[in-house]
Amino acid sequence: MRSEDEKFMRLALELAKRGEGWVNPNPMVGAVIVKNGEIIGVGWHRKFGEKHAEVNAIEDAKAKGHDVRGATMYVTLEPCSHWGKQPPCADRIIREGFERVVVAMEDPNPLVAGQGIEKMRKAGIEVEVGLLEEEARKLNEIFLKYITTKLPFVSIKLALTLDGFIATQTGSSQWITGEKARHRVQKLRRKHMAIMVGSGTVLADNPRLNCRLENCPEKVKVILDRSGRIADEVSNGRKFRLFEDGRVIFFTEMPEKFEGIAEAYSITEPAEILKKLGELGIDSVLIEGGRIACGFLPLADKFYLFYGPKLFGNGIKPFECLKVSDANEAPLLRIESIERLGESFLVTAYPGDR
Ligand code: AOF
Ligand code: ZN
Repeated sequence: MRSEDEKFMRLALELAKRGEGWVNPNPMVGAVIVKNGEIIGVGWHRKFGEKHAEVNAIEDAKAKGHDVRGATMYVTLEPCSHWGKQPPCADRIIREGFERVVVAMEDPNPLVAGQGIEKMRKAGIEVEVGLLEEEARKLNEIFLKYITTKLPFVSIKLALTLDGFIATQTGSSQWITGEKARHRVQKLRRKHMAIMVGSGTVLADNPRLNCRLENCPEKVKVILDRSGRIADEVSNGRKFRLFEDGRVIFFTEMPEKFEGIAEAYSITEPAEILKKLGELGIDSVLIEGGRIACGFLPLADKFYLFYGPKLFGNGIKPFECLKVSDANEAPLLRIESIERLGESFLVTAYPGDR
């Protein structure tokens, strides 16, 4: 590694993030081209199915009148070696005459898995792998899980009072956290392809379940509605805001009630629901319904726990299905970060080692 490598790779990681929400179920990728210590081109993967980051960077350099022959490319994911919706980037890099390629991480996609690196090395390019690998793996944690398991990455998001309630006894929950925390939730929605809630939330709050950030694609809305209560209400003429945009998918014991209303599957078991979502090409799901969260607890990949400065004393708790009696047998979380968001705070955690 050379002294300036890290700086350029950090920039590539920053660029990659610009694709957040737009590239799923493909990875966010960024690329930076450097020649004689100077950045001559940058690129990132902008949208699913469109040009890869590497090609965008090469085109950027050329558009600015630069010759990439002999240059170094910094790229956050191993250049691909296969024909997908786009041609193989490794071949293009070889053809363009790059001298050196610095890669943050190998591509976990079984269609690539080291073959891009090998191809470039065989062609005489100096290839280094593993710079800022941890950051790169975190950036693409969704892609990593989905490409290797075909199951969506599952995040559980909850808004809790400081004493751990998600709603009062009567079901009132608007609002526990403040404006800044709710803006942060919009960013979480951008990161995930699908948002999941239970029918209770839909009936009580009539949410839109969309992403209202400026730069945000439509979301897939997944509703767990065992007895088809929403279909009943729709048949009675009630309008739900979640139907205003995006794809809506119901999981229910009563799929026939949804005929002519929405896409519905006769599945209610959490693991089976995730399997189906994976088959439908959905790489990530943000579970926002506190009441349904417990069933997905053993399947969760990440937790976003927002705490607002309130106390309810009694009310609805999110993980009552656990029923832990021995404190030493409780599931553990590994806290990754704590962010202050105005009067609220966000605890981001992963499942712990038990
Ligand atoms: C991307 N963007 O910048 C890079 C990717 O169907 P394709 O041709 O778009 O290929 C998708 C695969 O290509 C993806 O799963 C990953 O393994 C590899 N690299 N993909 O969408 C990119 N560099
Ligand atoms: Zn590629």
